[in-house]
Amino acid sequence: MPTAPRICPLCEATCGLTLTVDGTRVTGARGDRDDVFSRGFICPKGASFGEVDADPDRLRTPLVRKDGVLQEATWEEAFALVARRLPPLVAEHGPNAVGVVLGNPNVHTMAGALYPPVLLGALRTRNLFTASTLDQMPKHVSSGLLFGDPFAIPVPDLDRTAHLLMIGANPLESNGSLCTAPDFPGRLKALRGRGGTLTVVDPRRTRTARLADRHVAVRPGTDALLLAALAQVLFAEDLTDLGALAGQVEGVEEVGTALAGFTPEAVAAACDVDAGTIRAMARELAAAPTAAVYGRIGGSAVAYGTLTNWLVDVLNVLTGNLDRPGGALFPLSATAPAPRPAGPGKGFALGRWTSRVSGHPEVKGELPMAALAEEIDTPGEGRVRALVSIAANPVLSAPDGDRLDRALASLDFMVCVDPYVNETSRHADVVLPPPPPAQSAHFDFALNGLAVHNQVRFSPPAVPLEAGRMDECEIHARLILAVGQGMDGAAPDAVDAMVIERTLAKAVTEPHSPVHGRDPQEYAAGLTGRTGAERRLDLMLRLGPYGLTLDELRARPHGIDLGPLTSRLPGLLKTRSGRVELLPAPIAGDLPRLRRALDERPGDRLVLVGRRHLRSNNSWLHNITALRGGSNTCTLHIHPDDAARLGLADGALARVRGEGGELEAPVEVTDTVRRGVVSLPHGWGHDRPGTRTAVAVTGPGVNVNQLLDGTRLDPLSGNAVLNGFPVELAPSA
Ligand SMILES: Nc1nc2c(c(=O)[nH]1)N[C@H]1C(S)=C(S)[C@@H](COP(=O)(O)OP(=O)(O)OC[C@H]3O[C@@H](n4cnc5c(=O)[nH]c(N)nc54)[C@H](O)[C@@H]3O)O[C@H]1N2
Ligand SMILES: Nc1nc2c(c(=O)[nH]1)N[C@H]1C(S)=C(S)[C@@H](COP(=O)(O)OP(=O)(O)OC[C@H]3O[C@@H](n4cnc5c(=O)[nH]c(N)nc54)[C@H](O)[C@@H]3O)O[C@H]1N2
Ligand code: SF4
Ligand SMILES: [Mo]
Repeated sequence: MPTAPRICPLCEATCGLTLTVDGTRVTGARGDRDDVFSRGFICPKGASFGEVDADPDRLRTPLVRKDGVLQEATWEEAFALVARRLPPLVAEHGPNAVGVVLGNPNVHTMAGALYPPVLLGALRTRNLFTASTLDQMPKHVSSGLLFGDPFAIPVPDLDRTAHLLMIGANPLESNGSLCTAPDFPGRLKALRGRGGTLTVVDPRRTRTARLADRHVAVRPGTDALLLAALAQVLFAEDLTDLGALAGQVEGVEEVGTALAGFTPEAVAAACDVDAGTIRAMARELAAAPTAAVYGRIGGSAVAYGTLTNWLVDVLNVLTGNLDRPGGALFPLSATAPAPRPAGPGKGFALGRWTSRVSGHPEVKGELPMAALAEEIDTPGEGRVRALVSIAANPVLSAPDGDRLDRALASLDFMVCVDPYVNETSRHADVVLPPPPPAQSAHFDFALNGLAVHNQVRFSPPAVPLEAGRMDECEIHARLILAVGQGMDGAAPDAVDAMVIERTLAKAVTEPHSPVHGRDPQEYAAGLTGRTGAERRLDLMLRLGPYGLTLDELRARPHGIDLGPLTSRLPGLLKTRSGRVELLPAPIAGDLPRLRRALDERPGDRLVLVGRRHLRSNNSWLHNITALRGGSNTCTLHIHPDDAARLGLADGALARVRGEGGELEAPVEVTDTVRRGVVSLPHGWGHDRPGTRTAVAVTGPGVNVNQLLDGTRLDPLSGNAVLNGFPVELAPSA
C-alpha cells in the first residue's frame, strides 16, 4: 500500500507520521522513524489519525440555514449568503458589530496561521476572542513586558538541561505545550538517565509527577506565591547569578525589594508547602549546572496567571539560565522574520482599548473569551450582532456555556469554519467545513517557534482532495473576499497575491532583508507552490533566518534539522530599553494583590482543577470511538478523606455547585488528587440538542465550565481562571 508522510496536527508535539493510504482513505498511521524531530514517536491519538480523518460525522458539504434548519448547500450558495448578510451589518452598525472567534486548531492548520490576520484586517473589528484567553495569554503578557515581544517565549532546553522545574504541566498526557517536543516522556526519562533532576509542582500526582525526583502537591492557584518565595530565597541567600545576562537586564535589585516579603515561611501556609521544601527547591535550582523553569496551564489559567508566568522567567534570569544552552532558550523557526540588529524597540502596550460591557483591557488586540457572551447579550451601541467562528467550540471550552449558548442563538448572523455541527456550530447560519487533515498540506508556523530543537518540515496533502471538498486555505480566502470591500469577483489566490505584494514591497526597502533592492513583482513571479498559501510559505521561508525555499523542504520529506537552540539575546529584545525589563510597571502594580493572597486560606472549601487525558483533545475528539473509554471519562476525582467527609462513594453521583451553575458527575475516589481539591476534565457536555456528533452524544459527560460565571479573570491578561476555583459538593439526591 502507498505511504505518505504527514505531520500530526492533533497536539503541539508535531510528530511525523507515515500514513498508509488507499485512494483518499487513510488506512493506517505509524511514527515516521526518519523524521528529523520525532524519530518514530507516536501516541494513541496519532495512531488513530485514520479514524479521525474518516469520521463519518465530518461534514462533506457546506451547510446553510433554511427554514430554521442547517441544510446541505453548495459552496457558491454558502459564500453568497455570507456576502449578502455580513457587509450590510457592518455598514449599519459599524465594524465592531462582527465578532471573531478563533479556536485552538488554528494553530494546527496552515489556513489558521495565514488567513485570520487578513480577515481581521478586512473586518477591522475590535471584538476578537481567541482560545489564548483560555490558555497562554499570561505568557504573552509576561513576554511582552519582559522582552518587548509577546511571541518571544523561551522554552526549556529539554535535551540538555540538568534540572527541570515544571509548574502545572502534565506532558505525559498533553505531550507538551508551549514546548514542542515529540516524545516529551522519552525526553524526561533521558533527563533522569543523564543524571538530571525533575521537580513537578501539581496538586495532582500525575503520570508526569510520578516520573519526578520531587513532587510538590501545591494548593491550586498559589504557584505565584511559591515561585516568589523561591526568588526571595535566591536573593536572601545570595544565590542569584545572572552569568552572561548581567548587563542585559534591568530591574534586578527592584525585583529583590518587591519580593522581600515573600519568604518561604510567609507563603508556606497559603501554598500548603513547608518552608524547608521551598528552600531546598531554591537551592537545587541555583546549584544545578543548568536548569529551566517551565509552566503551563496549571500556572496560566489561574487567578495570578501573569505573575506566575513572569516569575517563571524571573527565576530563569536570576539563575543565569535564560538564553543559555541547558536553560530556557528562544527557538528560531524557519519562517520567523530574519533577526534584526540589536537595539531598543517599541515595547509592549496593554489596554489600548477596553471591552464595551465590563471594561476589560485588550491584550494583543484581543478581548477575554470569558466576556464574549456579555458582548453579545448586553444591549446597546457596539453590541456584537454577528460572529465569524473558526475552529472553536467556546460553548464547551469557555466559562458559562449556557449563557453563551443562549447568546449565540440570539445573533443576527453566524458563520463557522468547522468540520462538525457541534455545541457551538449548531447555532451557525453557514457552516464551511474544511477537508479531513490527510487532504490538506501542513506546516507548523507557530509551533516551530516553540520547538526544543530547530527544524523544519512540510507535508503536502497525503491524499487528493475529494470531489466537492474545498481546501481550508481556499475557504478562508473566499471568506475574506465575501466580507471584504472592493475585491468582488476576485479569485481566492488574489488574497495571497495581495499579501505577497505587501510583504515584498516592505522587505525590498529593508537593508537587512535578503531581497533588499530587488524588484518585488519579478521576485513574486519566481515563488513556487501549488497554491497561494504555499507561495506565501515559500516567501516566508526565503525571507526567514535560514534562507530556505519550499522546494528544498519538498525534497526532504522527513524534514531538515536546523540544529540545537542557541542564544538569541540581545537581538530579539524589543523593549524600549533594549534590555530585559525584569520589573515592568504592570507587574509591580499587580504585586499588592499577590501580597493579599498571603493571608488567604480556603478552610474547608474545595477548589476544582482540570485535567487532560492522553486520548482526548479539548472538546472535539470525543466522537472518535477508538479514543474513547477506559480512563478517558468525565469523572470527578476526589481524595478519599474528602470523599469520606462528604459521604461520597466511589461511582456514586456527586452534585457540584459553582458560581455559574450546577452539574452532576460520577465520583472517582483517588489519592492522586490532594486533599481539598477535586478535578474534572474539560471539553465534555455533548448533550445539547441539534449537534451531529453521533458518538460524542453517547456518554456525553458534563461541561465543567458551567461551574464558572465568566467573572474570574487574571486581570493583566484577561485569561479565564479555569483552575483553583471554589466549588461545593454533595451526594446527589
Ligand atoms: N475548564 C477548562 N476549560 C478549558 C481548558 C482547561 O484546561 N480547563 N483548556 C482551555 C484551552 S488550553 C484551550 S486551547 C481551549 C480550546 O477550546 P477551543 O479553542 O474551543 O477548541 P476545541 O474545544 O478543541 O474546539 C475546536 C473546534 O475546532 C474544530 N476543528 C477541528 N479540526 C479543525 C480544522 O482542521 N479546521 C477547522 N476550521 N476546525 C477544526 C472542532 O470541530 C471544534 O469545533 O479550551 C480551554 N478550556
Ligand atoms: N491529550 C491531550 N493533549 C493535549 C490537549 C488535550 O486536551 N488532550 N490539549 C492541548 C492544549 S490546548 C494545551 S493548552 C495543552 C496543555 O498542556 P498541559 O498544561 O501540560 O496540560 P494539562 O494536562 O492540563 O496539565 C495541567 C496540569 O496543571 C495542574 N494544575 C491545575 N491547577 C494547578 C495549579 O493551580 N497549580 C499547579 N502547579 N498545577 C495545577 C493539573 O492538575 C494538570 O496536571 O495540552 C495540549 N495537549
Ligand atoms: S504526541 Fe501529539 S503530535 Fe504526536 S502523535 Fe500524539 S497527538 Fe500526534
Ligand atoms: Mo490550549
